[in-house]
Amino acid sequence: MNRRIVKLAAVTFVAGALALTGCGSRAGSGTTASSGGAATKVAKIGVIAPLSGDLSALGLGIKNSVDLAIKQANDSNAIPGWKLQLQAEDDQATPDVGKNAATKLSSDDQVVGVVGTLNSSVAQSVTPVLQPAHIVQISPANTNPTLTQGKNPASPARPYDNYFRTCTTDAVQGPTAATYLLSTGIKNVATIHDKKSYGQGLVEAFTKAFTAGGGTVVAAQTINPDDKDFSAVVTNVKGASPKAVYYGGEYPQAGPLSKQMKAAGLNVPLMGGDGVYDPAYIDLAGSAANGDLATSVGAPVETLASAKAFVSAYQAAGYKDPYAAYGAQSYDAANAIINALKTSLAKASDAKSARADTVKAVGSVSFDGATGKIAFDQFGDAVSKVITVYKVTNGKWGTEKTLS
Ligand code: ABU
Repeated sequence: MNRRIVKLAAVTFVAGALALTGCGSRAGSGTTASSGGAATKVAKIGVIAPLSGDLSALGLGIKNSVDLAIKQANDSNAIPGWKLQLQAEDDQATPDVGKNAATKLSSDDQVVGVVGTLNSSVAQSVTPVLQPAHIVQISPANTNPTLTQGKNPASPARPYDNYFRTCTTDAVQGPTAATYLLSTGIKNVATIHDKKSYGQGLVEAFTKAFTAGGGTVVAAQTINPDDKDFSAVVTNVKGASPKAVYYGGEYPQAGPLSKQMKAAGLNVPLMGGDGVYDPAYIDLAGSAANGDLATSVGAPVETLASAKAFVSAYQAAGYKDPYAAYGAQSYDAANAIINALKTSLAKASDAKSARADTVKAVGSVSFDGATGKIAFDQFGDAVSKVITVYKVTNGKWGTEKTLS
């Protein structure tokens, strides 16, 4: 035997031994190392969210909460023969970056589901990529109604069978804000939005309900999300003498807008939706935030008996960032996928072949999650429609009322 043949024989022997003991890693086939001898297959749950940039306070809470659900599932051997892995991708709150993240996850045969996105506008680019790959997507935060109901609310039609969400939508959130303001005697408001899918849709839903309830929109303005100086818009709005400003968009713009409104003498509350409900809003607005309002999805997590275990496990895990506005919804979204995988992976030889069955199984999940009952209707919308109104008092968000 020459030296080359001896080397080949040695390599063949080692490879054979590794295969017999189940050691080694074959990422393409979904098999990974196992210390116990039996091979363990890998299925990945992706996250697509803003992990950097000014919305990362929300995105990191989403990522960590999914990570927690995955670790708990692995620790309890929730899916015998399989280990779950997190594959988190940063969408930078930007549709094109989100689309690339979705393409990357779709081409990974081990990916069976995705939690995300935060932004409705990013979902509009991500879902069309995940759908043909039969990868289930559950958003904890997208509130634009068209993602599940299509563009015509009078004739709802589900655009993507793989898309679900654990939060309620702006079809509930906008009218809740309108009813709240009217109930406090505010009949004249100005609206401002950031021209993004979420902001514009939220203001439209608010306006319809507010005017139907007897209110008047005395000014309707828009901003650009990249703007820092809102003085022209503030001047226009101030001239219309509103009793409140209803804002459609997120806290990076809403905080400075509130500050600039009050500095210009427009001393009326700014009210926004869930995109505004974060401590970062108060940091940005400073003392001008006092009296401002926001609605957000679900009940306050800290007050929910159903969320106690999530909150203490999150704290015990030692994540650097708070779970933030969508942590509990993200944890529930990940557990909805994990529940589905218990069925879809049971007889699957590899993760990719279980994708379509996972989509079907998510449609039938029903369990008690951190935020309450987790199940989806025929459009993929959460059956829970809970919304809470929050108000800033003494530099902190406090609960006004929770409605379901
Ligand atoms: N729901 C608020 C922020 C995310 C979105 O664009 O829907």
